[in-house]
Amino acid sequence: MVGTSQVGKTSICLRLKTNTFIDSAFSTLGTDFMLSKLKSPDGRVIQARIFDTSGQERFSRLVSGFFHGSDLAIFVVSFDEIESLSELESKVDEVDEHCDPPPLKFLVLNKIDLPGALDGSWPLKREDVEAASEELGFDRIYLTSAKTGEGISELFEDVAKELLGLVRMDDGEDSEPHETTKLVDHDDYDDEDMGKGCCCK
Ligand SMILES: Nc1nc2c(ncn2[C@@H]2O[C@H](COP(=O)(O)OP(=O)(O)OP(=O)(O)O)[C@@H](O)[C@H]2O)c(=O)[nH]1
Ligand SMILES: [Mg+2]
Repeated sequence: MVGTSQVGKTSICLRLKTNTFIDSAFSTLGTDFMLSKLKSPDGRVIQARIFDTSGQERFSRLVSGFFHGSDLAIFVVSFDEIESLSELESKVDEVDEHCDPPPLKFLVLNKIDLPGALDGSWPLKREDVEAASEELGFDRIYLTSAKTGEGISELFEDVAKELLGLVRMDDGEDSEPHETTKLVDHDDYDDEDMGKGCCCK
């Protein structure tokens, strides 16, 4: 999970993990780590290591160390944090600089519950996010609200789908399973376990 401070990265993780929302003023110190079993739309399950990084500038060097080896990076911007979009390109560059090969990339526009958010009443406009998304080569934008839960399941289902694609690619006879992703036997999967675990490694 990557993005400037206060865009809602931790809140998205919390929604995934416990299906709750806490309006907390606590900023992440450095990076938090979670293991999460994610279910793809076709029912297959993958265990992901998810790193919830701090958006605070003072942790940037520390945080970038966690980008290394990531299979997928989730970039988060939000309507009430205008610099979250202006800094998106440098965040993308930073992640690519630390990952070889570069990870898959998802773009999330969070806090769609804010009144008037989708009508352009906030500093950050949806059209500007769409333009940046196209420019930076993202396939699509996930619209989410950690507060209401809207869009969160869809986001992580697609994450699971993409990560499963990576596992399949590494599944040749001579190749080892991908170091950072692991298929989980469906029988071992417990729905309550969904999301015990946020950048996916
Ligand atoms: N209305 C609304 N508020 C949200 C949402 N997501 C997060 N917030 C609030 O936004 C603030 C920041 O949320 P965090 O999840 O801590 O943000 P963060 O990106 O993890 O911030 P850092 O850890 O500092 O990088 C908190 O007050 C949250 O309650 C959302 O979807 N809607
Ligand atoms: Mg946080």
